Amino acid sequence: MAKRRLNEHQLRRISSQQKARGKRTDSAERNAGNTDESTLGPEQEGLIVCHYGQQLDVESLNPATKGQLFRCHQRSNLPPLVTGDKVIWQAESDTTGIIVALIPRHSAMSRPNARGEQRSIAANIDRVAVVFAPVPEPFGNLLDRYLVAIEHLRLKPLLLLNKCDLMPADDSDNAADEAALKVSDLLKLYAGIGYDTLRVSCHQPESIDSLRQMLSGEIAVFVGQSGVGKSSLINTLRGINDDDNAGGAADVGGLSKGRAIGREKGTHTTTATKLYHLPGSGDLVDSPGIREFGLWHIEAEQLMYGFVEFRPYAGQCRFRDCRHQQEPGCALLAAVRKGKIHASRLNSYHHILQELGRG
Ligand SMILES: Nc1nc2c(ncn2[C@@H]2O[C@H](COP(=O)(O)OP(=O)(O)OP(=O)(O)O)[C@@H](O)[C@H]2O)c(=O)[nH]1
Ligand SMILES: [Mg+2]
Ligand SMILES: [Zn+2]
Repeated sequence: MAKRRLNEHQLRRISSQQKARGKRTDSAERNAGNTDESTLGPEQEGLIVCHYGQQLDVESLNPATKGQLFRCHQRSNLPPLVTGDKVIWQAESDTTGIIVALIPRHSAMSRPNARGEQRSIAANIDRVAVVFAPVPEPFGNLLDRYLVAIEHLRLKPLLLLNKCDLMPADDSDNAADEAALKVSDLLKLYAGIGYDTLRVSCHQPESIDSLRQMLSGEIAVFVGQSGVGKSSLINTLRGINDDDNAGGAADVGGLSKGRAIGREKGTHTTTATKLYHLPGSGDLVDSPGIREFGLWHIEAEQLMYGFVEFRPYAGQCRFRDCRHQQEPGCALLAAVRKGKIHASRLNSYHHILQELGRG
């Protein structure tokens, strides 16, 4: 999807529609002397690879300048643009440009701002990798909470168990490390439901190769609790060292070193949402906003949809208002008894429902 290209006709149509809509604001901008139309280059496709505040870095997708970065501002008629957006833009100089149209998104991750309005944090994401590890131990029903949110955004999840170097090679005959056993059971549980799962370690290159393969051709984001190794994985996937400041390494250990990004010295990684190209194919988007991504827009009524293996039982209980607790004729409880649904997932559903205020 990320690789979907638009033909010339589609590009022109998107651009002219959005231009027409923005005509009034455009002329206001011109009057204010913000843009000199005559010096702008031709319209071309680009990809936003970094946004922080008003600042947008567009990577050219035009064969002549492919891969070059242009610091851009956007026409004021456009919605707030974010990393991952495909856009139509025009060069103003060798290093700057103006974005004139947004190519429709196929997905958007958002979160509420201080006033409760949904704000986009990244666009055109295909895959959300939920990272967990034997240490720190996964807490509560965090993984299920992520999965519910991912299902609602209709994105593809991946359950990614990191730090496998800390786990016994064969857990079946080694009960010494309880936490390790617990995480591998979790991985089996999700694999059984039908989710993509993978065991990796930043210290085992072959495991990183299979991760790279799984992410090829996609735009992915990593979520998961602090310390599970998201930044380490991103650096390892990109083939750079954790302390490679010049290479733009993601901060490992949760400490922002306040390093420079691109041309803007002193801009902290903590506020930027950035897209990294992986060697081979595939892209990763990383930002603090995404890491905090949660169940903001989910209504209690929609919660069951987020538990994929519950869906066949929706509406199958004897009572329409069944709470799936101990009611006779409850289809979910029957499915648990038959081993079709894992009891821990139904527990998780009840916990989350309670947190949403309906339990
Ligand atoms: N043993 C082992 N340690 C790892 C692995 N991956 C990461 N770590 C270590 O785990 C710690 C936390 O890693 P980070 O990459 O900073 O974790 P994070 O998920 O980005 O954490 P936040 O940025 O706080 O959300 C660091 O000390 C890493 O060196 C791994 O595969 N094996
Ligand atoms: Mg990190
Ligand atoms: Zn029921």
